[in-house]
Amino acid sequence: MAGSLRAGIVGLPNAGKSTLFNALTAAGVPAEAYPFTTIDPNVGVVEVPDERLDRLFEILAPPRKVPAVVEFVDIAGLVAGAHKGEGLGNRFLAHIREVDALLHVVRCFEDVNVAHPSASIDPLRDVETIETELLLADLETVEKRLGRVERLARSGDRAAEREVEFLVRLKDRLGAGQPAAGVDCDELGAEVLRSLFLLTAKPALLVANVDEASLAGDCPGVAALVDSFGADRVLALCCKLEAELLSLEPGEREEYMTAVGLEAPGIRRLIRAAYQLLGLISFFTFNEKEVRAWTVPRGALAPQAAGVVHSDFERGFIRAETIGYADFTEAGSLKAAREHGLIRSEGREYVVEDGDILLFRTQT
Ligand SMILES: Nc1nc2c(ncn2[C@@H]2O[C@H](COP(=O)(O)OP(=O)(O)OP(=O)(O)O)[C@@H](O)[C@H]2O)c(=O)[nH]1
Ligand SMILES: [Mg+2]
Repeated sequence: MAGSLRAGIVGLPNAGKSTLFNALTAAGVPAEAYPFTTIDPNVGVVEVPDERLDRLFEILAPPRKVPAVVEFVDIAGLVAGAHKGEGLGNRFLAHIREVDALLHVVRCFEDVNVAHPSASIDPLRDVETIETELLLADLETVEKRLGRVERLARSGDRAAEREVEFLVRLKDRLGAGQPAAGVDCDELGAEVLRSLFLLTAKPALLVANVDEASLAGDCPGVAALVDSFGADRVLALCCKLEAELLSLEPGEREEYMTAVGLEAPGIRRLIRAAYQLLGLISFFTFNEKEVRAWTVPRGALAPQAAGVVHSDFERGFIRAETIGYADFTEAGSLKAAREHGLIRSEGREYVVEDGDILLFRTQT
């Protein structure tokens, strides 16, 4: 889906991936207490909760509101050796090549009824197992490409020579246990990197799947993850509780959340954390039919935002009538905003701000 975020859920068998997926999408995918429940990837499309869109809908009152969406892909558990086809193997790594980000579910909960592939709870070890698999899968991808490009380079192809240089550097980096993300690259390198769809080039959010009881208090597993990876890369959730919340009526849900010390359902926190990690922002458009939220990378210019709405809009971009969310809601209506001169006319170089309301003027 153009302009929407795709996130792939990875982790060891029984870490709670399908449970999280169910909670996110309410899709009712089977989550069973044995490994490899999931054989085919499941894709769920989820609306991005955004109070600003709700407020704009109230003020502008068009017939419908259309939230931005995130696609989640649930895949089977990876085990050590997955890159070589162990477990359900390579096939599953292929399913996550085309996502924008990874949600890496890490088991922190204790439950004797749920088997752990290593028979003990050790979040850091588990993260390392998965990261190693992703690294090895990438290494294989790079080596395969290198073999092909080396042949071209030997026949005197200059571009191929430069690509070989980059691929060798990338291979050494992966071989040393460093992710592809952060590799130094020029324009050609960046192009090669994009075309390889490497798993370790994707930003990853660690979802610490904790016990219900650990939600309010401290969990040593979560503390260890935060220590190693930083607080903004770790989100503690109780996937099982999130799934259970869905079965409750809205009123009961609020009550239950208060009782366990949750301020917002996990999906809100998760999407917020993912937007933060990925540097994504939202902007809004409206017409007589709808008010709608869209997603762009932070730093996007107005024509790029126009292109998310309609690919022709990017080419034909002339100007964007622009008003910030705070200015608009303060004015309280479109008419008042116009009267107070709050609507600016922005050109091609305008950097879109989170919450902007944009009306594109285009050549058609
Ligand atoms: N106690 C407890 N059990 C959980 C939690 N999250 C998941 N489980 C249980 O763990 C088992 C495995 O969960 P799944 O969501 O199927 O795990 P998965 O990662 O999708 O597993 P595979 O698809 O086999 O790789 C199920 O019995 C879940 O009910 C949790 O937060 N607490
Ligand atoms: Mg599963």
